[in-house]
Amino acid sequence: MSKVPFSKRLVAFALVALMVVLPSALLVRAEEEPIVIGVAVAQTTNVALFGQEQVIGAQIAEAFFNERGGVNGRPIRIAYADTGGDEAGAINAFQTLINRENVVGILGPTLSQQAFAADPIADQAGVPVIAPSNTARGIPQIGRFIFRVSAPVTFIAPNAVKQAIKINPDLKRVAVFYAQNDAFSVSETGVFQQTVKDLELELLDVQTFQTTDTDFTTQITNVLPLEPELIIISGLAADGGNLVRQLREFGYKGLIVGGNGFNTTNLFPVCQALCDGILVAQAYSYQYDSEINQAFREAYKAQQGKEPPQFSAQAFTGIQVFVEALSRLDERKPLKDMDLATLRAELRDEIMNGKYDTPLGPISFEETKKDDGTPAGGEIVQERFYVARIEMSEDGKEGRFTFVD
Ligand code: 1QQ
Repeated sequence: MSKVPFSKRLVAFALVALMVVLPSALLVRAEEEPIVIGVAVAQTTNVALFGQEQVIGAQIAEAFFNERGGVNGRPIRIAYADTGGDEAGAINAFQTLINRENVVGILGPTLSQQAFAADPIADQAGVPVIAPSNTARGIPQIGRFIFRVSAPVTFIAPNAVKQAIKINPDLKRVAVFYAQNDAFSVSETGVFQQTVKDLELELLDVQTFQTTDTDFTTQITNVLPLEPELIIISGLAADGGNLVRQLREFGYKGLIVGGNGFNTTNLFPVCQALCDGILVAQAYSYQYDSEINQAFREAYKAQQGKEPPQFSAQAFTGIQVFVEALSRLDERKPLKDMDLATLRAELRDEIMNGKYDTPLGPISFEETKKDDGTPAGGEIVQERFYVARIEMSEDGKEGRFTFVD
């Protein structure tokens, strides 16, 4: 036991804490009007299984960048709007942020299915959008103001199938399942099915379901007699987790690849011990060694007591892109001298032209075009991708993503 009295220890602790906080706290001029960035993600419905992780990532980013001086000394403030799980909810949230909160830009929505409905509204209003998790084909092509920090299915999905072949080199027989009412799942299954052909595997069967389904007996009993060695699933977390659970309960023993909808530990309570072994490709690794990722990882762990997941890292990255682009713009043209419409338009160009050192690694944006050749938004350029394997404890109460590639 230390002999130093508690009160003295408390003072010493407070002093150290102050020394850590003070230099950075001085950087933001708290009396100034904050710059408002909108976050429109799912805080309710099953889609909140992803959205909750996104809110945490955005909250960590808000505190993190304000501690480092915000936008050249001006604090940022995040305005949240719950999109729920559908298109109407996303449209409402976008309208609230654009017209009532007067945000400079929006991070959101959660699903590609929602983005195809809500993004055109922001694009027409001239408000920059950064998609934190929309991976379907065609997202930046929605319009000039639309960006994403979530690498598309085309870059990610094939990696998990290649990993499955590394685990079982004799693998030939593949069945595919996808949610037909979800734009991301439809897009991702297209890539998975193409990958199966490219790798000269045999596509035995394709089964469809709805993201609202809870019983997959019909599809499973259609597929299992074909004796697949690999089953590839494109769906969201609740439906996908239930499908995996039922596949195992029906006796399926082969490999399972899950798409981006499986990229959350919120899947674990759904399939519990039966989640074990699922392969999932990822656009983020908490093990990625860089200063910014180290800082993000530490901040996340201090708050959540576990390693940060992809969706939190992508949300953090989206806020980082806004903050850094706003800071550069402010140095060229003071933000306070611009009306909101001008600021939003200038911010769009500044986002497009920047390079960002993020927890996802170094990223930038590539200009895209619509089908008719007119200029559209920014597609992420990212260098690193990973594959993880879900490992569950025997009682199914604990689990984690272990990186295998
Ligand atoms: C999309 C996705 C989902 C899995 C995000 C949560 O990738 O909708 O594009």
